[in-house]
Amino acid sequence: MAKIPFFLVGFWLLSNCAGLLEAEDMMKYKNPKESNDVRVEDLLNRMTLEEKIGQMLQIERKCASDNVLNKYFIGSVMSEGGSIPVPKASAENWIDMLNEFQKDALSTRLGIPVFYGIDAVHGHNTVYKATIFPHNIGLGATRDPELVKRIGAATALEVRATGIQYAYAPCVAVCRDPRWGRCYESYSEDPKLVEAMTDIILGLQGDIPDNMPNGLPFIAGKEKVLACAKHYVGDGGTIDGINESNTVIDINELMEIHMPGYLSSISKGVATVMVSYSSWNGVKMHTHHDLITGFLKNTLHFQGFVISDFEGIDRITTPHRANCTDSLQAAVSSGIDMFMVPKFYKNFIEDLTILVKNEVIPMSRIDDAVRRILRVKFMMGIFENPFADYSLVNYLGTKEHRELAREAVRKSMVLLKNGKSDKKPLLPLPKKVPKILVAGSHANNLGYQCGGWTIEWQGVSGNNLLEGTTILDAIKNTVDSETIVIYEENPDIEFVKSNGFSYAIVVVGEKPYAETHGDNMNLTIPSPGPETITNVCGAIECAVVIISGRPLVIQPYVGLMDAVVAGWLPGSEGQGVADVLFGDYGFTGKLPRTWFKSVVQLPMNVGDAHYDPLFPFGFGLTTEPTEAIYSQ
Ligand SMILES: *[C@@H]1O[C@H](CO)[C@@H](O)[C@H](O)[C@H]1NC(C)=O
Ligand SMILES: *[C@@H]1O[C@H](CO)[C@@H](O)[C@H](O)[C@H]1NC(C)=O
Ligand SMILES: CC(=O)N[C@H]1CO[C@H](CO)[C@@H](O)[C@@H]1O
Repeated sequence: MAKIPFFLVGFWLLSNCAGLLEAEDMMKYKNPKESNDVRVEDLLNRMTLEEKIGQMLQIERKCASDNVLNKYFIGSVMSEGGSIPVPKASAENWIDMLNEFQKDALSTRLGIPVFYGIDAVHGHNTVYKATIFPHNIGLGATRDPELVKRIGAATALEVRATGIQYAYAPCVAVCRDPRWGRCYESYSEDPKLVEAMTDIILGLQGDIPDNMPNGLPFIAGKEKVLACAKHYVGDGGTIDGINESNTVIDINELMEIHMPGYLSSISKGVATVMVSYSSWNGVKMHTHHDLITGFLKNTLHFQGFVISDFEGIDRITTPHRANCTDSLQAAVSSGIDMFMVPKFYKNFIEDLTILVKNEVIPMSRIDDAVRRILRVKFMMGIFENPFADYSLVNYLGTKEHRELAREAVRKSMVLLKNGKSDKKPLLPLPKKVPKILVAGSHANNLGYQCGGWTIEWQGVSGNNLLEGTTILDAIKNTVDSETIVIYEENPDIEFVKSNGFSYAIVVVGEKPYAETHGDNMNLTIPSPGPETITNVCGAIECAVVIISGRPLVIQPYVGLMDAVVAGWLPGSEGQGVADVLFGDYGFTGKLPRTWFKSVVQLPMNVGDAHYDPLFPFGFGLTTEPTEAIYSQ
């Protein structure tokens, strides 16, 4: 045993105990016994302007190495769409990366921890082996908020499995025009349905305590994540559904259609609200003081933080980044608290520092922003538990979560047609027949059935980057072992006629897209989908499943098809599609959107004076499970 002079030990004990006593007494923000309000004010009072401005930044992971978090006192880190630490990163890879960031943040003078944000919008969709749930439009078709809450809880566990604490979900957009490339991120054109679906927040963040004052952010511990109601406000109402453009409506319509989702999100304790790229009557939402500070904070008493969208400040001008300082001033003054500035954080710091020093932006505005960010950080317990461990890694893509996704898939299927007028219903399909045909670009493609915001921002094609069950495999799993299943992606009519198929299942639809890339003014089924439908349904009995983020033009083919199913973007668990096609479960889904006849009718929403849809909002045929039919 090494000999240490006694007086040194004594000195060490004395000085450190004194230090500890002083620290306990002085550093209230470090004491979990103090109330969050006391901790927030104590910490805020210790912070320099530099430290406060850093707290207001959320930067991209690729820019966050080399002690950047320490040097600039950064408040948060994020992944842009598809940004991952290594290809096919494991939960452990994610956690190791996050903990490096956390070490860097904790080594600052005040040791304020960072949290990490990601677009987990239909499950933990960027992460390899995660369960991919149906996109929101499909969840809207289930009409089942309790199911959606369970999906929120499962998503929270999968996100936490990778150490991440913040999901940019739910999107509470009320899409009023399906030509918008984000329409699938919207639960419905009906604000009431969107409101009901905000129960997902209770799954993501946890059930709020009784008597919690309205407006306080809430998150219930280590298995939950911060949620984010987005995109405030009116994102789904832009002219012609054009991305990031202008929503031209009066205040009553704004409040009746686009605002209710925020009221219910706030009442469910949502911790954050993200601002929309779009404008309301020509004013960019990223500069809208009346709606952000005036309405959201002052009228609704929202106490969480308001976050910008990705490079939201840059997009205030066209061309982007044309007037950086003006845009920054307008955005901070409007009441946005945290800024997604993935790359150019140094400019942000320089410009905002000058604006505050010159008293263009008052310190009270900076304090409001930082107070809100710190409030959320204390609420989530990250000061006490800054590091992620591996204890939740096995939640990623569990069997239970895949079963839950499968349940959601089958409840989201909407049966639009079942049998031609002169024939009996085609569905449920018989499992035991000699031979069936499966056709279409979307039958054997996991990437396509998941849609955008899956692995990559714009989604992927094929079966290699995802784990799950294709619709083709689901069909093979479900039919009788003696039934031969032939898959031909785009067969010609002779092939269809000459092979003795009992019937065909055609799976066609849209290729994955996100945001701008999904804006589409014609909404036709992309080629060769129409050809596949015509060749197959022109020759034999067929059931067509449409995989799409919105209603498409199908009127020209409806007469030809024996059965039509709106399958939306079901995600990784294709088995849910086969569950209803073959009658293991009945169809129960209802249209969350109006199915138009032709694009010239758009926008056309339920309740409109001139309402002439192909299938109205709420439409959906039902079937009985096969056992019920047999037992009759
Ligand atoms: C930039 O700001 C100046 C002065 O405020 C203004 O005249 C100009 O139109 C702005 N440019 C853009 C692209 O918004
Ligand atoms: C429909 O619009 C999309 C997106 O702009 C385009 O790629 C496609 O070629 C158009 N299809 C037709 C048939 O015009
Ligand atoms: C603001 C913005 O990004 N607008 C984009 C919308 O989409 C079109 C084309 O789809 C782009 O050209 C715009 O830049």
